[in-house]
Amino acid sequence: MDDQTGNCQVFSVNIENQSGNKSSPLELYQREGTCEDFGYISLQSTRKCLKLYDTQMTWLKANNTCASAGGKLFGITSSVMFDEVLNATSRKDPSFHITLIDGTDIDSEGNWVYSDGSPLLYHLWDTGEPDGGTDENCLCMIGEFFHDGPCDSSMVRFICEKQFTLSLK
Ligand SMILES: [Ca+2]
Repeated sequence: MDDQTGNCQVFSVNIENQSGNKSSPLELYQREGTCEDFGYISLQSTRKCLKLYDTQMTWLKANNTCASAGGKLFGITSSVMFDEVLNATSRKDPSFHITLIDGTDIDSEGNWVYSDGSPLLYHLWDTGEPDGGTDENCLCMIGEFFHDGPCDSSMVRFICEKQFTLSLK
């Protein structure tokens, strides 16, 4: 398995029992790598791979932890993706009730963007949310809704995303 490309290569050579000679030309098999090959979870709605971290951290530290692993906090960009994330987290394990995800309005109050600065493509705010003004600038999921939360408080869990090149050559 190539960590960079996600390609898995298996070589097969038949050796004759008697002579020890190769009986056929070298055969090369390739298959597409999956998120699971790298310890991540696959989603149908995106090629991004997801990883759950059962560690209390602030939003910024959590995002730095994801970056250290070559990714960032998970950015949810559609309702289908949100549904899949819920299936992989809180619907599967109630301890993932409160989970940090990518999204912040720390630079401009009320202007929610992903950590790369691009505008939030999907949100499902709970009733009355976001309600923290400049005290709450970091995004989390609580149950099946989005909430704004304080960036400097350690939250219960977080989700990282990483994109691997999973092409079949
Ligand atoms: Ca805010």
